[in-house]
Amino acid sequence: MYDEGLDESRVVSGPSPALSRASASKTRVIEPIRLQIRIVECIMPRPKPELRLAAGIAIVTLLALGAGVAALGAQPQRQITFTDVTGSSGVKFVHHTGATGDKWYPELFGGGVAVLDIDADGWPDLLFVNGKNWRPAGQRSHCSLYRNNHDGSFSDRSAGSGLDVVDGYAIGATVADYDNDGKDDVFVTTVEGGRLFHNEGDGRFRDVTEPSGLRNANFAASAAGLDCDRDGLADLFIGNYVR
Ligand SMILES: [Ca+2]
Ligand SMILES: [Ca+2]
Ligand SMILES: [Ca+2]
Repeated sequence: MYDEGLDESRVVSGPSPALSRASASKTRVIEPIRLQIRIVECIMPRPKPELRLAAGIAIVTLLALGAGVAALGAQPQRQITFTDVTGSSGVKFVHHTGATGDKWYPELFGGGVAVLDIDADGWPDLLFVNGKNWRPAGQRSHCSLYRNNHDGSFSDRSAGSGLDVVDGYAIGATVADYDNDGKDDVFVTTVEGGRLFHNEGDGRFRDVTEPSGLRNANFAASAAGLDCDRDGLADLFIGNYVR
């Protein structure tokens, strides 16, 4: 559809006179294209007896498959249920917003949890990130690290882990083995920008934010570890909240 203000005849006739002059030596007349519609009767050859047999077998097979699918669909669906085992799991984490009535916006976010394998034993462990008091300034958040006991319960390994005292108001965390040493490392997103922790392998995590070169001064709301350049080394994507 053309714009109403456009000269339709000019559009239909092709290039402008100036352009036609400039390209006169290359111009050739293009005849209008005429489409011809012809009705053709397609006569299929009669299939040979063996082809008819093969087609019959194929149809029977399809019908059998259809019956199988229908039978599967008719089976009663198994009910999937989840049981709250917090009480017996040993996890006693309670999130601390630091709210005192000023209603700071990060207090609404709650805290994230990361699943990681802190000791590379193949059993998933848990990291709960935490908020902190806003005053006095310089407070740190106390995150909780729980190790999987292999029996459905977890042990609190926060004390001395390095993740129990995080510089900033923690919001979430992402896990990636950024140095490929076989041990999960952690990036904790914080209101102040986030902190990167290296897994030292003995239940301790070392804050390596400064030597790593990370310089994010924005409100890190989320993050993801990925290999964006496919060099085999984990990279880090940080999602910052609006300013
Ligand atoms: Ca583990
Ligand atoms: Ca690592
Ligand atoms: Ca990479």
